Amino acid sequence: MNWKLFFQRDLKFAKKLKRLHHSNAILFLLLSITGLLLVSASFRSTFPATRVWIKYLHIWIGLISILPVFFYLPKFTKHLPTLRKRKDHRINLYLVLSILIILIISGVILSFPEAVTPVISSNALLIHDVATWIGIPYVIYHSITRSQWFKNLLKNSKTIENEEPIVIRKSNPFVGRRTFLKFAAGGITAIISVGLLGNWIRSYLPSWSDVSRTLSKENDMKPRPEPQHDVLSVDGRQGTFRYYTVTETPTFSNENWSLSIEGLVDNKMHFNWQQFLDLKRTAQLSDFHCVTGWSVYDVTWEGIPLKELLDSAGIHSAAKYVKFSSGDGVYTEALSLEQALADDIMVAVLIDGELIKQENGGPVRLVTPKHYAYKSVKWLTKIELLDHEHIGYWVERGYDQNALVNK
Ligand SMILES: Nc1nc2c(c(=O)[nH]1)N[C@H]1C(S)=C(S)[C@@H](COP(=O)(O)O)O[C@H]1N2
Ligand SMILES: [Mo]
Repeated sequence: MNWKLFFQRDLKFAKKLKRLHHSNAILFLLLSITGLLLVSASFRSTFPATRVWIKYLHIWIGLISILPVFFYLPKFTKHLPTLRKRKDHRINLYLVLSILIILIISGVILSFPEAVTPVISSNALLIHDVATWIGIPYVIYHSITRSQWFKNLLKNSKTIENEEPIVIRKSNPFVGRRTFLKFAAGGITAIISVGLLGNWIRSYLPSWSDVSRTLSKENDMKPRPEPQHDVLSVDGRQGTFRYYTVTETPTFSNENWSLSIEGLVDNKMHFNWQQFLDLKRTAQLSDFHCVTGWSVYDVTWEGIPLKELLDSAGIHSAAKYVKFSSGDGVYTEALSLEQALADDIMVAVLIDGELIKQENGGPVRLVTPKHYAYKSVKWLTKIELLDHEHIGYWVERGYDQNALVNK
């Protein structure tokens, strides 16, 4: 990297291109690092608050990374004659430009989830993911094969090959050193990428997450609830949950689980598992949208409508907000009383006819179909009526209080 380029004026054309190339490389590196931190589950749970400014950093660097592309495009016609002579440079340029443009467009869409429908953001997320997992390995490969170190290796091998008599080369059963080196570079890139790629592909394969589920600990609730309703979709839910938690995943049993309704109500309520299962449940079919772009469609949730629970507790006239707390001891969210009384807000016990899995927020989670899933508190244990607004976990970290899904 030639840092001086950044401080020089009146550069020749070739140097200007080089400077653009350097800027692009630095920005891509920063975006890869911040982007990988954003998708890393362990980072999400260890440094949840940091994740928010990393997100803004990623968005801002992403916006700045439009600049090199923007400055390059007018230079393209002048660059073209040189490019015509170098096929590998041409292929590289077209590939990198398309990947960058795809990343920039999908990235801009993902930065404004409230402005688009969930179908658009989930496609933008898929495209952003695919372009990342093609882009990062390619850029690693590109950096290896274009590095001075690698070029020196090639140069040495060239002189060796040239010295060899033709006869020997023809009968040589092994590939030439140049080809071998390129394959080796490709191989190293592949090994680095497969580790990263694997995690991403796994998030799309339900069977894989099933394996990890049987390995992980489970809630121990007795008895298991019998479904009171049929699953409302023919094929079950479509899509896969990406399990998120900002804490360790808590484990529950009949001993440590309870649900209470407190605050501005006439009679405070407290349910143990058996008492909670004795309540009459309804079922609803709804879609589940995370604000980061992924969705699960046609989920059948069975549980108790929040409105029924609140009505039986008796809502004080001073109550304006409902606060929901998780049994993880950290996560809270809130809805206005009006939002909370909507008929699709549910305290759910079953998903597609089965007890909600521990990682999925079971035994009991809040379901908020008109709102982004950060309102859908997992491991729900406390519902509180308040006369003042409560700022929940992600709202405190910059997300919108209403979290309305744009449908
Ligand atoms: N207790 C708790 N509830 C939570 C979260 C969390 O980290 N902890 N994450 C929220 C977010 S941002 C999303 S997208 C969904 C994810 O639900 P899932 O983990 O079942 O896929 O849970 C929501 N509820
Ligand atoms: Mo989310």
